[in-house]
Amino acid sequence: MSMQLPDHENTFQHKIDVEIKVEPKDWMPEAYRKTLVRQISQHAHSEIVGMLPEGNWISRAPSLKRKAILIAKVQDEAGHGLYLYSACETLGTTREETINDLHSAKAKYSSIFNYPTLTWADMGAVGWLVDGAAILNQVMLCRTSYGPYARAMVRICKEESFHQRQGFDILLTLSRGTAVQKEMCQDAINRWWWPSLMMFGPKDSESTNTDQSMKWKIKRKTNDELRQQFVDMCAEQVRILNMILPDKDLKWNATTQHYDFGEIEWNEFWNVVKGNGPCNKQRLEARRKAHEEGEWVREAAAAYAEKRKTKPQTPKGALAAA
Ligand code: FAQ
Repeated sequence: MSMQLPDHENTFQHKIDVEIKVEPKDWMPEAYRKTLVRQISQHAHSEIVGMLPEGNWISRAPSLKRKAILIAKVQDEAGHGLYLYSACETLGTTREETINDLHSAKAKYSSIFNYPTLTWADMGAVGWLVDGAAILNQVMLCRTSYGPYARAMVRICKEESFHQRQGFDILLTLSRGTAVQKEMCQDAINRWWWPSLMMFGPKDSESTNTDQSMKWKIKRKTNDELRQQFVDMCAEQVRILNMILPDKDLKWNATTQHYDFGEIEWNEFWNVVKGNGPCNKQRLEARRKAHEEGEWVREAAAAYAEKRKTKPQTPKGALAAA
């Protein structure tokens, strides 16, 4: 016997089925709201924590041009975090609650940002692989069913494709350099490849949220579909770099028309997700410290907003006319 959904849930599902976006004031099932708050806040935290591994190299970029590009990229990520925190607020959670959940380690963020950035080549590998994985995931999220999330994604994707290209460009330069530079390039690819595959989440068979999120069109592709798309893309792009992906099982499968690839170390993934990766503690410490040190900025902004509420506003154009 199939479960009968209450009328408003049927109407909601119908709206999703016919591709009408859900907007903040629309009725939505509590579980839909909860899933979105979970996913969007994790996504926002990932952008903000994701600034740390790259921020580590701003002062050591090898040229003024590389430094300017890296600063712009890290700044973009702060912006992405802010759009996403705002999208989350439209669902009725406060920014404070969301950020407290990150600082108390209650909320997750992407496993990938718990790995260290050891050499300049890591800036290339992060751009090519990590941003590359992020884009594939985010392109599908441009069509997610919740309006504010989908619209934030459109802008984020435009910026993200610049991020991926700058990473590939760093690796391409190194791959055409000295023997030591080539070695750095391969070493960074070796260290970032498997953690990048883990970014897509557990296998579909182990994924607790995928089925429902696909029905609600929050997700438009499953973890395994996106991971396969990523492998197929990178297996071709790595040839341009004259490098290899560190997987002896990687090979083209003429029957499936996809690349086969080796088994992911799922123990490592869950260990990192549970807070025991190489940099988890360091990342949370850095975020907590930044929040504490930013207290005076938040106080000043709140005091200024309060002052503007009570003080009569100067009419528009008055200053220009004076
Ligand atoms: N790390 O049932 P599923 C970026 C958790 S942005 C940690 O499959 P779901 C930009 C998952 O939360 C990167 N935890 O979950 C950038 C769930 O736990 P929960 C972030 C993970 O949500 C680049 C449990 O495992 N992108 O990189 C991970 O349906 C460079 C079961 O998993 C997004 O957040 C993981 N990798 O699918 C910035 C995109 N994977 O919450 C700076 C939006 C899974 O039930 C530098 N998010 N878990 O306790 C999504 O598309 C989805 O949330 C997935 C996971 C696909 C990540």
